[in-house]
Amino acid sequence: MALQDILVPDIGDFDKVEVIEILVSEGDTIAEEDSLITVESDKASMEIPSSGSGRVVSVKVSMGDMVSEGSVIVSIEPIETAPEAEEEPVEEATAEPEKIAETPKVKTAPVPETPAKPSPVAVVDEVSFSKAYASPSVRRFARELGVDLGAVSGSGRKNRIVKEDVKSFIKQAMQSGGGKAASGSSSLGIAPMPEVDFSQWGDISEVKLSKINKLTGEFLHRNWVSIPHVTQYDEADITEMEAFRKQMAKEMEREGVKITPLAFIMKAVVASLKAYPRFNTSLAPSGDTLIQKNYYHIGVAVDTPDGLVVPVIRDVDQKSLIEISNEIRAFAGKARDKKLKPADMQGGCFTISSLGGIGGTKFTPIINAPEVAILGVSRSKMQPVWNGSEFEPRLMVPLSLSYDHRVIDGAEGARFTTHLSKMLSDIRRLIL
Ligand code: CAO
Repeated sequence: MALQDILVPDIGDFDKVEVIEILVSEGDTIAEEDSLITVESDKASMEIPSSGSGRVVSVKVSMGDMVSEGSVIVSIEPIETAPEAEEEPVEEATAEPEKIAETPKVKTAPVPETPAKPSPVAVVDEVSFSKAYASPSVRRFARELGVDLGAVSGSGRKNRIVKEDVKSFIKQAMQSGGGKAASGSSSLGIAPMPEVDFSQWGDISEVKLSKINKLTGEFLHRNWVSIPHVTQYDEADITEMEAFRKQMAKEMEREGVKITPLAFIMKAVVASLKAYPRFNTSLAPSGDTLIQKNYYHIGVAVDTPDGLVVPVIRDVDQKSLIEISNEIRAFAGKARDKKLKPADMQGGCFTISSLGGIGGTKFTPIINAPEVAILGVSRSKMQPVWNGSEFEPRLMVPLSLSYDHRVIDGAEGARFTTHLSKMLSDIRRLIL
């Protein structure tokens, strides 16, 4: 059949306008009035519709071309329309509601007997799909991949959905485990660990993992692979803080009270959460909003012979250093005696993992989801610090803040640790 050229129609006063978007490709089937290209003058942009229907054999324009009335846009092979009487009866239009499927009435694709498999990306809402602003080729592309166009945001002119938007939508869905949710999950396509017989190289024995080990392992693994972690390292000068704590310790010894450095760190963390509230949020399961918490419950990682547990100290902002120290001690005791209740470990906003009593210089703590950040504290050390004219011995504590990069930007991470460090270096600020 003879090819038909589709030309730029009379577009009013416009002469020589630039092609800024090509909405069809070779092989596409187009219907009359389907948009073919978008052109832009210095006054406006407009889409040029097709004056015919058929299969696109070649696209005659390129991006940036200047076109006027009569310029050829595409060559199409018209599709012969069969007489109405010869049409095969179609019981119900169960699929392909978009325009492109309605127009050529020659051969109707057989309707599948079994319902289509649900898409791995999202369940398609046909109404929003048909209303989505996209070209026929993008519609077909989305249809082939099972993408619900109604859920895709358009980055083209006038928010038109382009092929790249569909691709990014799929990429995002795959990264978050197949759905739109931001919670993340499995299906990462990671090869399983090989099973290895270590006895071939020497004597071995098996050690059973505790229930806590197994649960913590699963939880940490999920958080590590599904949350984009960034760890910001910093240090704080705690010379004055430790001098004060030791002085208080002497005074309080008689009453059996011991203030731990962790209590000061908790107070400083709360002050930093108040200054940078984004650290006191959780991502909503939809991935579209953050849930801001206006309370300050802080989890403390406690090392027990059976594994790691994280009791939560509530309303740290409303408690004194002595109250906090007593609670840490009580919880650590309960944890080691296996007396913690599930409720004792729920509702945390932010976690602190202190290895300061043990050693180490810095480490990367894993975020305790659904929280969005965690602070690792390592062992403080006397260090020579330049004060502008000489080196002074100062007690410096290393801080390692891991945060969820979907929620917190790097600059905010650095601001948080800088603030925290300032609070710890001058504890008078904690009472402001
Ligand atoms: N630098 C130097 N010394 C520190 C310190 C620091 N950052 N933090 C605490 N210390 C000192 C304490 O002052 C104490 O010394 P004194 O008895 O002379 O005063 C000593 O270390 C022991 O402290 P502690 O660890 O018993 O008490 P704490 O309040 O600091 O911590 C708790 C309590 C429950 C956090 C801790 O016992 C614990 O379990 N830590 C391990 C947490 C963990 O495993 N995290 C890893 C999670 S990721 O796998």
